[in-house]
Amino acid sequence: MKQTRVVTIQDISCFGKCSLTVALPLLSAMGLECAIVPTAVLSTHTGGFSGWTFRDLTDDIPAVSAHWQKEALHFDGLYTGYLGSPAQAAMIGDFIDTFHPGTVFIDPAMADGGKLYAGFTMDIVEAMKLLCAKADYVVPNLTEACFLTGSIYNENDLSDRNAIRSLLEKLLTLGCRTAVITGVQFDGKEGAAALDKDGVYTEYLTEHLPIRCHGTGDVYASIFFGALMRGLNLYDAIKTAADNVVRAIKATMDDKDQWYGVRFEECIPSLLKDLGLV
Ligand code: PXL
Repeated sequence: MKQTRVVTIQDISCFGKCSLTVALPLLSAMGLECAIVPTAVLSTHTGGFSGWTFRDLTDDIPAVSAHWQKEALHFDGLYTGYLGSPAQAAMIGDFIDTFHPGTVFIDPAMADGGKLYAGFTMDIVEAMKLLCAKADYVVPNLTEACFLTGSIYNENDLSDRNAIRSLLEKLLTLGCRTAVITGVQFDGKEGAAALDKDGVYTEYLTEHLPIRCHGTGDVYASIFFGALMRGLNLYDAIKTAADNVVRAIKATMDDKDQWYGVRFEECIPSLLKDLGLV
């Protein structure tokens, strides 16, 4: 059987377990052929370290795309994360129009806890809106959903189904087919809520753990996208992502040395079992 081929476009944080150092191992473990376009190379991620290096790879994106066009490459799915510059959004938009990947999955990785990540300004929000317009799935957390829709961030909205539903409706007006808000906390549980263009609402909730770990958004998005590409439906994909993120956080909780990222490696065996791959 032909192997499913995907491309993921996000940064390489050389140390810190996020973006490509999470997406690539997870998608490969899930049996998908995974091409990459690095948007930037940083010595570490920007969440808790200081003094990181940053090499912007914006100019490489059209060059990689031109070469791949000559090679007549095809991708079944495309997944974007952290961008190296706002200008990359238009380039990735052109990339999507050129290669027509079957599934376009946009994680607008730019903010958390009410704030943009260090080094980003409001330009990145406008850039992410461009990408959302081309997406089959957008998967913001509450902070990113507020930036994308021009809404005021209120942490209490995480547990308010009406507030989340109204944000999902606003996200759909950006042009995406399905909007998913991650990290919602309804009825003392945690998970994700989704709404598609046809008005179908989907929700999956599991255990709420009292700690936050860096990089869980990238682990969640990578498994969610990989599960969709393996043919799971929306509910099963958000369930698989959430269940395995919970396992990864549990594996990390008592390890103070792992403040910079989650031990996602330890959820890979259970992930493969969930997917029926072992
Ligand atoms: O996990 C998202 C992410 C990705 N890439 C870089 C980051 C972050 C979050 O802080 O700093 C460079």
